[in-house]
Formats: sequence, C-alpha cells, structure tokens
Amino acid sequence: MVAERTFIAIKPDGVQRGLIGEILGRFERKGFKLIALKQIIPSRELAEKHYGIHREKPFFSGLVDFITSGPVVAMVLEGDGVITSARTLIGATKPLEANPGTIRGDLAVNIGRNVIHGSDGPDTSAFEIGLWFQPSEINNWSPSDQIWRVESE
Ligand code: D4T
Repeated sequence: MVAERTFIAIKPDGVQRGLIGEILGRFERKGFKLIALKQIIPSRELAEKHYGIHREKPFFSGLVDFITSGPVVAMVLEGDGVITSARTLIGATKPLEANPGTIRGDLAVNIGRNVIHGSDGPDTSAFEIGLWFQPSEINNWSPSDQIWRVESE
C-alpha cells in the first residue's frame, strides 16, 4: 500500500524572503518523510493547470503572474495523515486569520503572498504530485528511525 502523500510548494515570496530553511525545518521537525524536493520556476502552463480550479476567479491572472515570477521550492512529503496535518501546520489561507504557530500565522500578512501551498485532499495531492514531479524524481526510502514514526498506543 502506498503511504499518504502531499504536495507542498514554497511560493516565490517564501523563497525571496529567505524562508526555505525555516519552512522545511518545520516539516522535518514534525517528522514527515521528505521524498521529493526541487527548485523550479514554473511555466505559465504549469501554473494555470495547478490553479485551474480558480480559472474564473478575479485573482487568477495575478496568482499565475506571482507563482511564475521566480523560483518555487516544490516537495512531496509522506506519512500517515500528512495531507491534513500539513494544512494545519500551514494555517489559514488568509495569513491575518492564521493561528500563531502556523507557517502563515508566523510568517505572512497578505493573502496574495501567503508563502506556501499545500494540497487540500487526496485527489488534489495525487493530481499536484503528478503535475509537478516525474515518477523518477520521487525517492522511496525507509528512514532508519522508521520504528519511531509509526502510530502506536
Ligand atoms: P494554496 O492553494 O495556495 O495553498 O491556498 P489555499 O488552498 O489555502 O487557498 P485557495 O486555494 O483558496 O487559494 C489559492 C491561492 O490564491 C490566492 N488567493 C486566494 C488570492 O490571491 N486572493 C483570494 O481572494 C483568494 C481566495 C491565495 C492562495
């Protein structure tokens, strides 16, 4: 059985502001397994597919302009419950409403510059991982402390 996976992207504002290490560290410390990581300047085609659900929204073209404006750090994390847990670590879409302790709550103020994206469900995560990564870019590996990572009573 394939373990649960999610797609996470540090957006251009997070990269430009020097927040890559800060953000990656939060997921590492939480204990999720990093199975793919790359820096990419997305094409408009990629960005428009990624945000296709927002195509009719007034903020769509600005969103695509922004996400294609510079490097994005894209990654795949794996672990039980990782999709929902990563969204919890990320915090609310509007950074001013995001709880302190979350990435957006601590590091952002503007909805259009909210530093990070995380898949919002299993279908979205499968779609986004396939959109951003080739299968060969995803590493299947077993952490040496795997025994500490499985849920227990
Ligand atoms: P992403 O997809 O970037 O992780 O954000 P969310 O999942 O938290 O939120 P979303 O899909 O509703 O919004 C996608 C993206 O669009 C920007 N946005 C959103 C914006 O610039 N103006 C807006 O009014 C909204 C709703 C921010 C995130």
